Amino acid sequence: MLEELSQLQQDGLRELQAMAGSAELPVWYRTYLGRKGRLTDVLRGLGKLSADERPEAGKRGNEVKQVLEEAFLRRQDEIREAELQASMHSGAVDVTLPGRPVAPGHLHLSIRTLRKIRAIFAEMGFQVYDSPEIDTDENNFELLNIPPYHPARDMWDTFWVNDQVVLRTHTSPGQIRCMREYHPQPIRVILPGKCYRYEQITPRSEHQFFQVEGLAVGHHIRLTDLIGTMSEFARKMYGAERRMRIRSSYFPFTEPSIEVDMDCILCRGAGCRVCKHTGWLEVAGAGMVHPVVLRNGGYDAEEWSGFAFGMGVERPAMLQHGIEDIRYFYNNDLRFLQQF
Ligand code: 2NL
Repeated sequence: MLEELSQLQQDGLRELQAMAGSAELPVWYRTYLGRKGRLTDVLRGLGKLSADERPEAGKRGNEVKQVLEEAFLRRQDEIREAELQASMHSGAVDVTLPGRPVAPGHLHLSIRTLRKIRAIFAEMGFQVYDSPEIDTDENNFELLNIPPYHPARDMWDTFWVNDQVVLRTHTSPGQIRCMREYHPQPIRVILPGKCYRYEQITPRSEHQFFQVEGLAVGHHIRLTDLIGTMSEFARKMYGAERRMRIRSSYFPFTEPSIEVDMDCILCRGAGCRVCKHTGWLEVAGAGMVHPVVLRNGGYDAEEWSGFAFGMGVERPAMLQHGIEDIRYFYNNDLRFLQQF
């Protein structure tokens, strides 16, 4: 029996040492020290020993049990510590890895289109003039030849801040500010910016939108200068092969007033859904600055003349990208915005 016990101790210690992971710990414990384990098995033979052999064998059995128990606890600590170290190492932050990129975002489609328009007019010598989005009734309407009870006010559904102050319905109040600041010098400016109208929001109309207006004031400025400027713009923006069409129109602040159209960029004039089967798309509304407006800006209308034009920004972007609903521009849906 003594030999069996020694063998058992030797086997147990060897197997403990060879153990690869903590999953094997309970298996080992059951095998050697469990109620149905090898030690219990050997000690069951005690009863068959003679009375003088029994005490030594019993003592040796207790020793083996103690040695194995202690070895088990030590090895268990050892294995668990090693596994902890390994897991900390594998889950550790590697400070030499490149950082996770932070998406820097990009310009909104409206702003990109606006910048394209701005760049084309910059090449033709137009400066940018910035002006406030909240302005007076006087600048937004009265000085533009639209007096309080003029029926033309119906053309602009207005957000009123109070009796005298509005959210600008067009960028034109900026042109008044510009003329009043720069007269009596010649002017060549564009005014890009956000405008607001009290409108039902539909796939084709928003209550906020971007507009670019242009203004040239000088000596001997003629309608043909305006038409030439508009043609140059359309060809740079939409392609050199564009054909232009000029129709007469009405705006309170220009006289004469015109609509500038170009052949449809999709069907090239044949007629399609986009141009509503007319073959033509609107580029801008424009005209020669009304003498009353010139005078309001501080210029002598006998000596000075000028042209002005206004165009939307979202509409050309919709045309170029086949966007069917203007509301996408302003509901901040990244699935839409990230496409451009
Ligand atoms: C359109 C038409 C237009 C103007 C804007 C203007 C400004 C001054 C004097 C004269 Cl200070 N005119 N602006 C002139 C004609 C048309 O806009 O359809 N815009 C989207």
